[in-house]
Amino acid sequence: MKNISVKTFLICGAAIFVLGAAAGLYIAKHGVSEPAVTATAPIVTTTAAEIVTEDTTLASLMPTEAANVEFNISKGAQWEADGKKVAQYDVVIKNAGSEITDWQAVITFDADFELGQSWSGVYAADGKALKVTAVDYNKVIPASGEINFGFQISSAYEPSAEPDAKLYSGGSLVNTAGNPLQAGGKVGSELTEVITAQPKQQAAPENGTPVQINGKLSVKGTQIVNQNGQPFVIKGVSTHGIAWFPQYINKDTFQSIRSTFGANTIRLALYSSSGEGYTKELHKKVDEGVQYASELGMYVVIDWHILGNGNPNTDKAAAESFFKEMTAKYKDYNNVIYEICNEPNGDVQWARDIKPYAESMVKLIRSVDNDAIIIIGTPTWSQDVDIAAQSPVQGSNLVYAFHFYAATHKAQFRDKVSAALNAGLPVIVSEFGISDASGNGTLDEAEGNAWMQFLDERNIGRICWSISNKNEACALLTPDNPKTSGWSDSDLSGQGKWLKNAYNK
Ligand code: IDC
Repeated sequence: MKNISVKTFLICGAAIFVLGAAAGLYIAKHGVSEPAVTATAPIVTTTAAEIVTEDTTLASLMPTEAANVEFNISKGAQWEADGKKVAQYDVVIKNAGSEITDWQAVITFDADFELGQSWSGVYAADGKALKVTAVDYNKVIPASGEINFGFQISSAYEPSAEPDAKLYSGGSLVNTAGNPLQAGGKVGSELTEVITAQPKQQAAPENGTPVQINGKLSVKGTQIVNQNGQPFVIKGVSTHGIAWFPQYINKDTFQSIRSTFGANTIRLALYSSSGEGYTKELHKKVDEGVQYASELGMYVVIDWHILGNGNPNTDKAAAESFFKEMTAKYKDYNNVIYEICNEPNGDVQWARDIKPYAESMVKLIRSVDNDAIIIIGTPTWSQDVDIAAQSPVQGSNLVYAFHFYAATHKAQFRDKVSAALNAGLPVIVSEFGISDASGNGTLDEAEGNAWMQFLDERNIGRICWSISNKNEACALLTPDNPKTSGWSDSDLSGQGKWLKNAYNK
């Protein structure tokens, strides 16, 4: 890293010119029918400013060299065609430095897409990435000059206004600035970290604990079984969102969950949208949770908690990088279970949205970890296991999520589970409560008992939501209770007391 005490020219966002996107971006010569413009993104340009600073904290966040190339990608018109969203992008690469030759631009979107019209470049779509190289007349980006190109893509999902954009010359990354990200900045270093995640070694489970006795779990028919092929019933407790209740990610808490509730499994709920507290920093909390559960000989579900983000494809890029990291670390563990999408909801369908997501995540996980159990969420907040059963994902050790909240979901929902099981689909209740579906309202203990009996008769696992002292009916502790372990009955909420009895029967 370059010595920062030297006067460093940094790209600064201080001067941002927001130009209204020209309504005339649509170019008739590309021969498409006139789009209904549903969104126009502003063109954002950054300009260089001189910053003299000794502040290595700030400096360390910035590229080591002043960028003298701007990579500006602006999303123009967007319209719908054949049920897909089509968007046009215009790219300007401005070069204030020396001549750039043999360039390649790589623009990466959040979702799969198809390339439509394109101009002033040679294009190749590769998964979510669009690779662009020169045509005859723009092979060189001259010193103090610029080149332009543009294209249209169509996708089932709204094309991002801020795709990741990188420029290479002769195969090396060029330090660029502009919209949306500086190469070598945040995204680049995150990816490096993911790739370099090393396998961890599992702590030996304490003697006489669930994992020490039962070893690696797998799926046989509709059943989760232990290392000897005997049915194993997961009885778990879920954390609340670990962004909001990190105090319960500690070994004493997990030990008390094991001893008080008789639980053999901890579920670590990582809400996966930034609007619900997701940050990459929280991966470390997941690591801590896996460590404590492993030492305590408990199974541990790593839950990519889809909720506010509804469609698991919305944050799929983050899910991929998360599970790449987690599988790299935990592929040799015998107690880790991956849950790839808590509760798909909203305008989300099994065949169109969830199944393709699941297939691609199963493939990604299996490329590293060939046998850990994977829990697949189902439509309507993980209730439609009967729909998933009509067209399951291919593969082994896959199990499908069914969630209930007993005051809302009653006998007719047990019928859905029965239908799925009858069709041969393995099911796990990776989340439940005995409150209503909001997590509040009046507890329905009788219905909760009916569910436990139903699940017991079928050896189906279950995980209760959630260990927290939040003032809500589904919290297992009394409101504002400061104790994170060593609970007596008076520390337990109504649902907490009920669960203690239900699991220890
Ligand atoms: C709830 C929490 C509540 C929080 C809310 C939104 O209990 O404190 O404000 O999420 O983040 C689910 C979800 C689970 C919900 C729970 C209760 O998986 O995240 O937790 N619930 O509403 N599905 C059905 C119910």
